[in-house]
Amino acid sequence: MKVCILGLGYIGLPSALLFASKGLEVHGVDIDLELLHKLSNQLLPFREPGLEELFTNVIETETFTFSPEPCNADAFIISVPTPMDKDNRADLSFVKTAAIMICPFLKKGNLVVLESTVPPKTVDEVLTPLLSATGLHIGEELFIAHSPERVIPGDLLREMVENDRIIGGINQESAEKAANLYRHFVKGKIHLTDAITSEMVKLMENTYRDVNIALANEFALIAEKEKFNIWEAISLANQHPRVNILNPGPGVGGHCIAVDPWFIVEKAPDQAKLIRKARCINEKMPYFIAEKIANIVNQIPDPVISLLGLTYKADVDDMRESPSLKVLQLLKEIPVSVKVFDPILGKQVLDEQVNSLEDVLKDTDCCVILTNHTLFKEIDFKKYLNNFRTKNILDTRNSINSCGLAEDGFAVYQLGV
Ligand code: SAJ
Repeated sequence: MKVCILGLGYIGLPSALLFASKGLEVHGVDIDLELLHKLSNQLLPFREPGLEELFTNVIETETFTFSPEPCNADAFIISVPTPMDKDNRADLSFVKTAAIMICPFLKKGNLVVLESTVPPKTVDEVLTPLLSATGLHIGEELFIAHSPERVIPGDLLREMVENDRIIGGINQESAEKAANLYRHFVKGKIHLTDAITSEMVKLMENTYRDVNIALANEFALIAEKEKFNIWEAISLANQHPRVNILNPGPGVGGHCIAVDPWFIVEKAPDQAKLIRKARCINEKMPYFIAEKIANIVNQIPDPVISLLGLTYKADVDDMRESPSLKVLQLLKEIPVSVKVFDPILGKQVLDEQVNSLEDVLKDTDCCVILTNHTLFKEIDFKKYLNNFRTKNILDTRNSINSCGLAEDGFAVYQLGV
């Protein structure tokens, strides 16, 4: 069996490698020539536990090829980005381009699966009409399904294999054909449904998380006003068997949770009131943090701020929609100097970036933990006592152990305390 995968990003590439590792012939397609160049030099475009080993093994088997052009195959998987445009609407141009690109290669009996996260009815109203141009009878000669990826960056490969999978077909046969394809590597249960339900399930999962985080953030703001410790309160509330409140923080980043709820708002603006409000609460958090920093240093002449963590969450090297970038941008609008450090990122992307903890803390007036990388949890601030000009620490993630720091003259501030 041959699979052609369009889009070799965070999901397309690992999926391609998993299929290839199971003996399927896989052809990956991407319009990013630099990415293809990297792959041909056996370099991965991003880091993810286990991915390098899988890549090395697959390359040896010669079951994985890649190029900017699709080819004939039995199944086609579209796994391209669906970014948000400036009006918070889904930009489906990559999905449309991919669909148009595969049309000349589609034959009787082929299956097309859309994995990208999309607004409801995209399969029915956008993808299917484009594929109809082949002249093949949809649902009888050409089978179409939606099967959203639902895996968490940082534990992607394990989740791809072990998580349950939702498959929404335009008809039963399409769903079943897609299920047979994914069974090559998916060990979780495969649930079959229709396309719109599958599209909505994906959006609902991420919206549920966004609303829960917004609630935690709102509780954190209430805690600051009413003077109690939100971290202790959440931990106690979560002792209840039916309560699971997530953590407050400097905002919600990543390409999924910060984006997907808008795809529902786009389709049902009058109904999606809570969803929109939650998005707005989470989008305001970087402003709240920047203001908190400004207040901490407002009596200090020419203050120096040190930001720890650029990526959108702990231990991943992904900066997409990272709240840290927003905090940095807001701080650059006020008269302070800012330095940033992220040991996970592994590359220099910003002028403000320095390469070591020593450097970022040198002469600082306020060290701000924005991302809860495991490495930051282990920082022994006492060792860096002399690097600080003013010993202020702001922990937005309840990340560090502040025991004994006050005795050494540190003022430790926290979000939600
Ligand atoms: N965050 C908080 N508080 C929390 C948890 C997360 O502020 O308690 C923040 C994180 O710091 C980060 C953002 O939310 O900035 C998103 O991180 P995440 O770990 O919640 O989620 P993602 O975006 O890495 O992955 C999500 C996952 N969805 C769900 O858990 C419902 C993943 O399973 C999806 O596959 C992925 O989105 C996706 O691709 O849609």
